[in-house]
Amino acid sequence: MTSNLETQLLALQQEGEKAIAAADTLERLEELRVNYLGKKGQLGALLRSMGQMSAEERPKIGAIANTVKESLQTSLDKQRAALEASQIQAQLEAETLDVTMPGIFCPQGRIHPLNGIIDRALDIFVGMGYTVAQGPEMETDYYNFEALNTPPDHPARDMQDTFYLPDGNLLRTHTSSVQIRYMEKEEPPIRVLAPGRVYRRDNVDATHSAVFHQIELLAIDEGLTFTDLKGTVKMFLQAMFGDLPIRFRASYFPFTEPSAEVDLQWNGRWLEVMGCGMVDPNVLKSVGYDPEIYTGFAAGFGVERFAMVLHQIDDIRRLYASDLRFLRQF
Ligand code: 2NM
Repeated sequence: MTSNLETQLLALQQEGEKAIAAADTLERLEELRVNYLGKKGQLGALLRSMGQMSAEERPKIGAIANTVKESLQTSLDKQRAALEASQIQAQLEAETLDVTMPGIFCPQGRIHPLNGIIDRALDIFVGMGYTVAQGPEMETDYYNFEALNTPPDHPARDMQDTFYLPDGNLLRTHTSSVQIRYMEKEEPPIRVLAPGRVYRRDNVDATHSAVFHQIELLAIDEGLTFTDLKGTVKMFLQAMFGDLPIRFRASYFPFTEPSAEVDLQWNGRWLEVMGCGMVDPNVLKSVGYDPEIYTGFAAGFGVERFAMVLHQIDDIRRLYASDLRFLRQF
């Protein structure tokens, strides 16, 4: 009886240690722990049979049982440590980062100089309460000329100056057409910006392009005067170019009266940078506003011209050539 239990205990130890050494996962190891040392495990079952033993045999078997238990526990701990270590090692190997590997090439785009000017200019006016409007590049004669106090016999309508389409429509020569559409939809007070592409039938050279960009601004309200126009233009040019001398020179546009060109003193020379004026009462009437109640001012400038002055660009065509050697400078 005694030797039988002792043999069983030693056999359990041997079998257990073999199984533990062969366990290749932590889950399998936990199964073995429960199987051998758990409450309902094999060691427990053997010890429960000690009840029938004599008082002198019990301590001896008890001591052997303890050795078996400790030995199995030690084996379990050792195997657990080994499995955990190899798990960490495997993870480290799987997640190895070779910091000497070449990076992923991530080309960085840039803002085109024309868009840079447009962004800056719009920001300045948005800061003064203006909103941005858009409209079609193909226009009717009405929105591009008629509504802008430009009668059919006006020289601006010359075939030589405008791209006409076979159906009688045309490519807009300014973004004022957007202002007309905006005024038809909205009621005063109005503060609106019209940035966009415009078309003129010009021979292309260093300072002319048949397609270029304009930003026009328009304010309509009760009591707006030429003083408001001058202040707005001065604020804008200061923000754009710095605090340089400016002057207003009398000029003519069909859609404004009075009209003026704005010159800026730049590197010691007077440079023409903008056109502007008080919106002609005929324009206000054409959109259904009462010129006895409302007055307004408008101004416009060429984006290419600003970009060329601010970035010292000598040829307008560089702005359209998409030459990265040029564009990467900005
Ligand atoms: C300019 C110069 C002067 C202008 C006029 C209008 C409208 F629609 F209110 F009549 N919009 N923009 C205007 C006036 C534009 O650009 C050189």
